[in-house]
Amino acid sequence: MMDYITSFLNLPFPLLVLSTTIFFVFIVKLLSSKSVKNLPPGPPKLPIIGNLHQVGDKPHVAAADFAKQYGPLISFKLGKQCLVVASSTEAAREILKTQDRFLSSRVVPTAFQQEGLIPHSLIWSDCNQTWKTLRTMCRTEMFSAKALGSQSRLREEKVGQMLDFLHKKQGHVVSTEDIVFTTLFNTLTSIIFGQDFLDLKDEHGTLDGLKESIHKIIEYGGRVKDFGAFFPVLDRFDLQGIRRGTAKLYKKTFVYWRPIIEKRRAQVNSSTWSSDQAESFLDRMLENGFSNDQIDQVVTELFVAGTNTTTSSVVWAMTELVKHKEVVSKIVEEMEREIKTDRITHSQLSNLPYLQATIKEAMRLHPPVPLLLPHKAAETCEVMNYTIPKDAKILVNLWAMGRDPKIWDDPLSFKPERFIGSKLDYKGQDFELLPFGSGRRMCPGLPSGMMSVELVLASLIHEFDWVLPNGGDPLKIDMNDKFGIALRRENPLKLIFKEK
Ligand code: HEM
Ligand SMILES: *[C@@H]1O[C@H](CO)[C@@H](O)[C@H](O)[C@H]1NC(C)=O
Ligand SMILES: *[C@@H]1O[C@H](CO)[C@@H](O)[C@H](O)[C@H]1NC(C)=O
Ligand SMILES: *[C@@H]1O[C@H](CO)[C@@H](O)[C@H](O)[C@H]1NC(C)=O
Ligand SMILES: CC(=O)N[C@H]1CO[C@H](CO)[C@@H](O)[C@@H]1O
Repeated sequence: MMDYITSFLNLPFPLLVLSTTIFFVFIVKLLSSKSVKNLPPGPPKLPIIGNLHQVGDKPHVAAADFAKQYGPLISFKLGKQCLVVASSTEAAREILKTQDRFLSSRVVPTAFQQEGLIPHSLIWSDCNQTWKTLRTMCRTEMFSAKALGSQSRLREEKVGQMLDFLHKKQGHVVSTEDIVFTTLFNTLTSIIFGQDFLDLKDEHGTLDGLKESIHKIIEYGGRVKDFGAFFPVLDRFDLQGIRRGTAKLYKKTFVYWRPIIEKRRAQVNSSTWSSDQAESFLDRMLENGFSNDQIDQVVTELFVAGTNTTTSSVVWAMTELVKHKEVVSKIVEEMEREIKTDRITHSQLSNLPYLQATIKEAMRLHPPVPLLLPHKAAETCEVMNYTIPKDAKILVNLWAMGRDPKIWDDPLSFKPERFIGSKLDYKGQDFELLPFGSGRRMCPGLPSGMMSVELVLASLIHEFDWVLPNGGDPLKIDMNDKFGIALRRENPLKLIFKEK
């Protein structure tokens, strides 16, 4: 070491001056960059990598720990990317309401940067005309009261098929993720294309690989370690193969619906077509002159955003119910009072307030999308008196907020009662509970997603007792989670369904 310094000092004088100056400029810049920019506080940042070494594979937990130390609005540096994370009611309100206009662009994960397709994106577009048109179309054709009404028969039918399947599977161990995912996926493909794509009997979806492809796309899209995003100079090389991998999966996936599109396109294009013949969301897209690329992109996005999230809501709620027999008893009591039919239908769900409170409580502790989807600052702006620089990536840590004793009494206990007689809801008005976000980027699929969650859960409780395999102890059921676009259970929830 001494040798090194001596030889360093032996440099010719001009070089010594130069290198010392560069060194000090570097240090001064490093120390001053924070105070000059007035960024939100956060852990010290190393040169070049910033805080990359501190991002594990559970960013929601890491960010929650840093928030305890540095406050409700914190900043990180991931390579060149500036990341801001909010984790209090007030910080969430400022981001999603007060400054919504400036903070509603998107950071596009490498996986979804697919040339030719990304210009047709609903989820990843900035709030521009493309985004507006697609959102309006989804709202009217898919999520409006009228659209939902005509979907309810379909949804009841798909849930009915799941229940029939489980009645036949009595005494066998089943993976609830697989069954619920298949059911919800088929519901969505029926709404979009008018047909099922998966088969409950093929539990793991191994026969045709469609389920696997969708899961893998979701996995690529939810990668925490996305180096192209951290170091723009590396981006175009796609060193981790994320963009290429996703492109291959996309191609494989599109093959499944291409023939359906072609057939319908010819029909919609024919001179005898009139708009009241439209049966599916596809027909509506075709009537609006959508190209194949446009359809592929929107459909894939609806699958990615709508299936894993809804499945994970159901499965987390089920996990808590397996652990909390007393909650199940109260739901059953409520059903005995309110439900007089064999099968539950949509119209009965509003008579089950305790079930609804249970779902809210499960979403509080296990928000299916724990950090929202990444927002981006379109312009530099102020949040809680700190500066959010243009292009910063912005997340809201719903997971941390759901477990914050400043927001909730006894936050780690599962108590649906806390929502009984409370007006608190998840519709984006109450910033304590935001499983669907709030503001202009709020989830447009909320009504459809919640209807599925409620119907699936209510039906499974109504028709079956759930038992852990091998006499497993419900109190010891593992609660480990795995981060991704949707926060899911690390291990599948395996149950035996016994007829009541
Ligand atoms: C329980 C189920 C669901 C949950 C918890 C959920 C949650 C979310 C969240 C947190 C966001 C991001 C909000 C933000 O970035 O600020 C989002 C966006 C989105 N969700 Fe959902 N979602 C669910 C179901 C669905 C369903 C069923 C669909 C469609 C079939 C859907 C379609 C979308 C779309 C298209 C976006 C992007 C909106 C935009 O960027 O403007 N979601 N969702
Ligand atoms: C909207 O934004 C996306 C990317 O953010 C872009 O690809 C698309 O072309 C834009 N659409 C319009 C109409 O500007
Ligand atoms: C639809 O109709 C237009 C004109 O009527 C025609 O140019 C086009 O090729 C048709 N497309 C398909 C897929 O049939
Ligand atoms: C921001 O600064 C203003 C004026 O300096 C002050 O009144 C306000 O309380 C501050 N807000 C926060 C969240 O610290
Ligand atoms: C609940 C659920 O369906 N989870 C799936 C979501 O997607 C991942 C892939 O990232 C699957 O492995 C999960 O099983």
